Amino acid sequence: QPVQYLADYRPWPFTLSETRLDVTLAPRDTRVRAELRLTPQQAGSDLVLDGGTELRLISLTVDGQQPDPSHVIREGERLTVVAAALPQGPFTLATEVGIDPADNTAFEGLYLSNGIFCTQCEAEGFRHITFYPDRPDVMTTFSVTIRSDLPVLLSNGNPVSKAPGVAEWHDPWPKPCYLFALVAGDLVAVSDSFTTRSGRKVALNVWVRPGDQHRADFAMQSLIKSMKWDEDVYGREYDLDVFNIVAVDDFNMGAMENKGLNIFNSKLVLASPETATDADYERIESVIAHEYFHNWTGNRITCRDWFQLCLKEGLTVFRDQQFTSDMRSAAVKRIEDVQALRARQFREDQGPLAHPPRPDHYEEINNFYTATVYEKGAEVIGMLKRLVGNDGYAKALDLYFDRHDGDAATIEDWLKVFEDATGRDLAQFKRWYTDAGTPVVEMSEDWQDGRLTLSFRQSTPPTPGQTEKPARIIPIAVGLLGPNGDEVAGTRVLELSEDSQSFDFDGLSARPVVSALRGFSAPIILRRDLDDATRAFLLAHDTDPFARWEAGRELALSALTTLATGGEAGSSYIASIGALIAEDQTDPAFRALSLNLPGEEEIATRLAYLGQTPDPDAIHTARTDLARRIASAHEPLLSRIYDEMTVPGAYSPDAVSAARRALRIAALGLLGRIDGGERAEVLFGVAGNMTERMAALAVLLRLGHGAPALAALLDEFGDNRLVMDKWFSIQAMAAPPQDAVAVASALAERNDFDWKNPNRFRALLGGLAANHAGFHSVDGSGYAFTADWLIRMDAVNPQIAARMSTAFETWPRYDEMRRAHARAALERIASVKGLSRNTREMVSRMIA
Ligand code: BAL
Ligand code: ZN
Repeated sequence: QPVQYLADYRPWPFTLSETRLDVTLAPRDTRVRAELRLTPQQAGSDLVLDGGTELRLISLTVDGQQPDPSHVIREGERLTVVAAALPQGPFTLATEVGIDPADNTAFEGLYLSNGIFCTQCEAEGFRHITFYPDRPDVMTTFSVTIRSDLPVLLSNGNPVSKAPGVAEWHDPWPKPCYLFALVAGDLVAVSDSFTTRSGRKVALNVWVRPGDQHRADFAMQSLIKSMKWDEDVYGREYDLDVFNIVAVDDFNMGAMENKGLNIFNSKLVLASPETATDADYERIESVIAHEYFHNWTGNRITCRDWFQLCLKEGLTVFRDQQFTSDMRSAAVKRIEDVQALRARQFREDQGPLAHPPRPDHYEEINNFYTATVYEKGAEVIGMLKRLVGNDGYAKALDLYFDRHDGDAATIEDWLKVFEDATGRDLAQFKRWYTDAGTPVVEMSEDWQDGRLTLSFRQSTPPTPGQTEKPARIIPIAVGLLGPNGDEVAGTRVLELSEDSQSFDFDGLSARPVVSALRGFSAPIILRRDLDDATRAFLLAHDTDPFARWEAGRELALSALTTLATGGEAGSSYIASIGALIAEDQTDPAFRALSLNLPGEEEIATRLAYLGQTPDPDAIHTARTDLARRIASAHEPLLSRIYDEMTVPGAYSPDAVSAARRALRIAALGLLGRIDGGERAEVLFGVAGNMTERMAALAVLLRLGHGAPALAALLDEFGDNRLVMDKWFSIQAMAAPPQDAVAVASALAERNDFDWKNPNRFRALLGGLAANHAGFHSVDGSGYAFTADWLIRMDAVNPQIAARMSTAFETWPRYDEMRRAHARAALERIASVKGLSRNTREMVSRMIA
C-alpha cells in the first residue's frame, strides 16, 4: 500500500444500501457469508473491494450468478469485479469467505481471545472479515446472523431473535464497517437499564467472564452517568433498545465504540478496591464516557476518511474531559490533562514523529492514533470554545448535530458550523488542524504611568515536511494580581493573530503581577522571564488553579534543570511548596499535584528545549536529591499530612477520598527518601486498597527493598491478569536505573510474561521506557532490549510493535554515545525482513 494522500480523496463510485452477514463461528474455519446491495453511481466503474490476503474466497456471485473468472481479480489486499461483469442498476454481491480467528495474533478483524470471539475493525480491520468497501464514508444498515454453540452471541444494533446456536441482530442506523462488532463467548452480564429523556427504556449490559461480575459495577454506574450527562449537556439521547459493553483481555486499544456494542480492554472495565487504583477508577469512568459519547460524535456523525480522525477523536476527548470535570474537580482535571498533553503530545510535536491533528498523508493509519490527533485535537476544540464563547459553542454544536447527522464529515464541515452559527471567520484558526508543532509565545512586560503593556511574539519551530509556520490564532487568558495578592483585573482573553502584538492594561495604581495562560488557554509554550520570587508569589496567590500550579511547576523545573546541569538551586521551591502544602483548606488533590515533582522525562524535555543535551543520570540524581531535601526540610509537616490524610471507612473511589489518598501518597513518596521505607513497608501490609499498596511498593522498589512486597502480591494476585500487569510494570519503572534493564530482562524470562497479550507487553516494555535513566542507559542496553522485543512483537502484532516503538521518539536529543546506540537499534529494526508496514513507517520517520 503506497502513501495515502488527503488530496487524493474521491467518493466511492457505488452506493451500498444494505449489508447482510451470516457468520458461522469456528476457531480455525469461520465462514462469513456477506450480501451487499449495491448501486453503481458512475457508469463503467469496476467494483473494488478491500480484503486481506488471508481471506479464503469460497464463492462470489453477482445477482446469484457466478461471473466469468477473468472478471474477478485478486491482487494484494484488493478484490476487483470488473465493470463488464456488473449490471448498470442495483445488484447484490454475495461472497463467502473462510477465516482463521485462532491464528489472528494481530487482534485486527475477528479473533479469539481466551475462548471469546471478538472483533476490532477500526481503522481497517473489517477487510480481514470479508471483502468490503473498507472506508468510513460508505455507510449502511447491517443485519447479522451469528451461528455458534457459545452461549452469548452479540452484534450491533437491536436483537432480532435468539435460539440455541443462532442469534440475529439488526442495526437500523447506517454505519461504516469500522463500527461493526461481533462477540461470542461464555460471558455473564451485569445488567441495568436507563430511561432516556424521551422515555425510551434501554437495557444496559456489561459482559464479563463468570466470576468478574463484582468488578463491573463501577463501569455500569459510569455508563449511566455518561448517558445522563450527554442528554443534559449536549442534548444527545441514545438511539437503540440495548447498549452492550464487553470486556476482553486481548485488545490493542483501550476500547472501541462499535455501535451499540462497545468492546473494552478489560483493564478499562474491571475494578475492585483491592485490584484497582484511584487512577484506574477515574480512567474507567472517563473511557466508558468517551466510548459512549462516540455514539453521536463518531457514529451518528462519522469521518469522511481517516485523515479526519481528529474530527471524532478530538471532539470526543474534549467531551469526556468536560464530563470528568463535571463529575470530579474541574481544576484538578485541567492540570492532569495539561500534564498528559505535555508528556505525550508536546514530546511528539518536538520530535521526528510530529504531525498535524489532521495529517495530509500517511502510510499506515494505525500509526496516527496519537496524542496529537486525540489530545491536541481536544485542545483545539477547547480554544474554539474559548474564542466563540459558551453560547456560540452550544449553537455550533446544535447545528453540527442537525446538519450532519448521518454524514461522514470533514474538518471543513466542522469549522463551517462554527462560522455559520457564530459569524466568525475561522480561516486562520484552521491552521491548528493543518500545521504541526507547538507554538512558542514569548511574553514581555512594560510598565509606565499606570499602564501595563504586554507584548507577545509567536513562532513555531519547523517540523518534518513543514518548514513555514504562519502565525496562528492563539487565545491567551490573562489576569492581574496586585502587590498584596488580590486580583486587580479578572481574566481577559487576549487573542493573538500576528507574529507580534501588544495589549495595554490601563488605570492601574501599582505594577501588577501577571498571571498568564490561565486555564492553559492554548496548547503552546509560553516563555517569560520570571524570577523565582515572582513565581513563588503566583504560587501563593494566583486565583486561577492552573496558573497557580504552573508557577510551582516552573519553580521546580527551574531548580531541577539547574541541579541537573551542575548548579545550585532549590531553596525557593522548597520554601514555597512547604507553604502550599501546609494550607489545610486547599484541595488535597491540588496540593498533591503540586507536591509531585516533575518526572525525569519532563526535565529532559525542558533541558532539550533550552538547547542543552539532557544527561539522564544527572537528571535522576538531581531529582532524587531535591526530593530528599524537600523531605528533610518538611519532615514534620509531611508526616502530619501522611497521618491525617487517611480515609476512614470502606474504600470509595470518589474524588474527595481519592484526593486525600493522593496527598497522602505524595507525602509517603517523599518521606520514603529519608525514613528507609519504614512507612511504606507498614502501609503495604495494612492498606486495603491498591492505590496505597502500589504507592508503597514503588517506594520500596526505589530503595531496593521490594522483594517481600512483590512476593506477597504474587501470592495474592498471581492469577489476576490486571494486577499482574501492574506487578510487571512497576518493577521495570521503579527499579534503580542501573538495574532497570536487568530487572526487565529477568521479568521477560518468566513463564507468566505472556508477551502476546498487549497489556502484558506494554506493562513491561512501557514500564522500562518510563524509567528514563534506565531506558536511556549509556551502554545502549535499554535500547537493545526494547529493539529485540519490538522485532519479536512485530511478527505477531504489528500495531502494538509500532505503537511501542515511540519509546525511541526522543532519541535525537541525547548525547552522541546514546544517539549512536539508539540509531543502531532503530536500524536493526528497519533491517528486519518482512517488517510490517506499521513499524517500518514509524522507524523510518524516526531515523529520517
Ligand atoms: N476509536 C478508537 C478508540 C477510541 O478512541 O475510542
Ligand atoms: Zn475515541
